[in-house]
Amino acid sequence: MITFYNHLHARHQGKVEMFRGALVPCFEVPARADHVLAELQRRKLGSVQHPDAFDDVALARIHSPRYLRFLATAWDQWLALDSGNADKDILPSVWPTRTFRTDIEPDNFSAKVGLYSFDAGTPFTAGTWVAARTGAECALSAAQRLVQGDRAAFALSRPPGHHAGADFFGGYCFLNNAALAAQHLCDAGMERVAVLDIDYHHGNGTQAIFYDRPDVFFTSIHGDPRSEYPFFLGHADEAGVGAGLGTNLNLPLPRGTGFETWFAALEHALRAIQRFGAQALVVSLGLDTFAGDPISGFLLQSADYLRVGERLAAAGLPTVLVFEGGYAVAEVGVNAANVLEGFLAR
Ligand code: OKP
Ligand code: ZN
Repeated sequence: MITFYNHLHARHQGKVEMFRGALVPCFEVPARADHVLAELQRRKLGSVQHPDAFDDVALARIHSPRYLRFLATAWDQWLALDSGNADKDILPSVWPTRTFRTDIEPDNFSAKVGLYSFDAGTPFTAGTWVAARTGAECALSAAQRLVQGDRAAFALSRPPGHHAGADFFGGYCFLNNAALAAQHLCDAGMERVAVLDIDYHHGNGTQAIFYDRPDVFFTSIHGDPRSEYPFFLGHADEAGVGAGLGTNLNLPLPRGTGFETWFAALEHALRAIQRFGAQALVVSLGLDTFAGDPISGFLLQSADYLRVGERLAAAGLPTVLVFEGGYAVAEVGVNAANVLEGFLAR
């Protein structure tokens, strides 16, 4: 399968994130994508290309105009505050929670950053916009391959995307790559598209984007939000709303869940996708379900990812794989490549 590789991913390189009252080194590092690329090339799992160019109209199918304007200008606004800011990352520190207004964009820069974000773990750096935008182009290019008749394509990019909403960043995510891919498939004429999120963390952004949509089915297997990030969405009773009622399926599992139980949930999710009648599948491919992941709690082993790939392929749908999380840096390449190898073996 073809891989669209974000050759500019390393331009996004956060220094620190807020964790338990301290600024700690970022987990979401450039080496993650480097290891995946190296392993794909070592095993010859298909050609690797730079993404095609897409204009802002494609991004605006998912993201709000004022949010996109903010992302595109945030770094310049940050430098305008103080030229000494060049060697510091932007980190949010104030948010409009319940009872506050979000319809008025404040003039104050810190307030703007808070309006468009939901955590203090997601630094915005000098190269964040170009990296995120090029990553979105990887997802759109991969989706376009399906439109042209390819069976599968892989968007290999960072920063990840599934926590980003229509108008907010957080959870290391800025543009929702999986949602952009799914929307591109809809816009190309597909009437029913499924997004399957197998990252350890619930894809709150993707869910929210499609929550009222009858044409996009979202299903996710993830750590129970009562104890796991992103905490405030991802419960089993979230089924969609309005015309989208019945097109959202969350399968939260407790921290400590091993492969057998996890795989049964995958089976459940794929059967629901089949019942929905999806014509194409977008997979938010997080590898942070791995037992060795430093910030997650499932117990999958490297060999299990071969079976994951095989099972995804057995769904028989044109499939876009979108790289999301996976923070066991030394193993993430092998684990991602195992999914592709398993998929290609079917
Ligand atoms: C992004 B993705 C770690 C706290 C967790 C946010 C996790 C975002 C995961 N000290 N911070 O879904 O892999
Ligand atoms: Zn994750």
